[in-house]
Amino acid sequence: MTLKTGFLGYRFMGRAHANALSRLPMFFPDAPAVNREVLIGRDEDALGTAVDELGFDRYVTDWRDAIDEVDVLYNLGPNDLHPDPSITALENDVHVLSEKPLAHTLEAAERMAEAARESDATAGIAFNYRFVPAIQLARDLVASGELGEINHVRATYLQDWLVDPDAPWSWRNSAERAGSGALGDLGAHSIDLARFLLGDDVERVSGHLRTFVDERPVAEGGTGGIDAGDGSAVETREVTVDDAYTAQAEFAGGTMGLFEASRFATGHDNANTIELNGSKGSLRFDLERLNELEVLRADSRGFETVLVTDPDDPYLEHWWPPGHVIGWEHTFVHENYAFLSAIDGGTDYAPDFGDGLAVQRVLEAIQRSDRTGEWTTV
Ligand code: SOE
Repeated sequence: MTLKTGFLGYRFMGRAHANALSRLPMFFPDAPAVNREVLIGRDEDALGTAVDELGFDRYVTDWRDAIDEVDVLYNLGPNDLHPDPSITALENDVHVLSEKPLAHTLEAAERMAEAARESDATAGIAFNYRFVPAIQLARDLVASGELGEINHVRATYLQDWLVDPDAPWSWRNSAERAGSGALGDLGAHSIDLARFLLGDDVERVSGHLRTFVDERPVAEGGTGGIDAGDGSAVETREVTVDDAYTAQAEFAGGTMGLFEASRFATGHDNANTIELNGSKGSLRFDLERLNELEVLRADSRGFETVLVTDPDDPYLEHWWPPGHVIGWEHTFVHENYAFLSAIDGGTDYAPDFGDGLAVQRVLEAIQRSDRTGEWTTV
């Protein structure tokens, strides 16, 4: 049976997931058959182009019109659009893959997780970095006990796309739409990776948030334009979320956590890094070198750089020979293979909305701690 999919949102994440679906038949022939059925959005011109580019059959401008036409809803919209379409889909036993973070508020995330518990449908959250082969290898290393007791986890996610104060305002700068800035957009990935690798939860945090540029021009085609050279005033909008965050964390099992994310880390494009220090060894990962995992084993004198591209490494037998490295987009292919296979096989899928809620609780506690200046229980 072919799974009919609907995408709410068709820009960056729309392309990443549509590309992933297009690769499955050739590289994962045992993946369930999937049709890119309907795109959901508001701008009919953009939708018309996107339908062709992303290989969909049609588009609608109201998500309610798509729910009973699809088997799977991909919710790729802004964070404040995650709750209602996802909850309605789940209430109609339509499977959902929601982009991260789960929602713009903890309250909305709790409603989404409740709807997922009540539904027979599968509800996944798109923490795609769990599907990097090196990260899966790291998880196996920790689970094997080879690194001993994990005393430290140190995770940063550094970008610099907003360091220019004239970089235009977007929904990612709005507390109302996004809920938080670098914290939820990037920190969510770090917190999920730490939960995934440690198999543990964060118990308490001490957080600090910072906004470096507190208003930005509204881009052309927004409501108002950057000065078109006629001297007209440039419309600007307030930035109401963090540009960067740092947080200390204590995990239930005692591991000490150090987290940081920034959109102002000049010189870093997409440096999603995580390091674990155990009593018998350590590991280090950097998304900008995603085929590699640095491992320190008990009997080795220093970190060894492992190129994770062998056929028996996770997912690699589907791709190319050793050393023919993969990229960022392949994490979405692996994620969609796992998600759609779970739907087809009626098996559990992780990360699910429960994982999304666990991360949202940590995000909210970090924001609360920043407000009070106190260590805060999740
Ligand atoms: C932010 O620029 C962003 O696109 C995040 O929203 C994604 O989750 C991350 O994978 C790449 O960076």
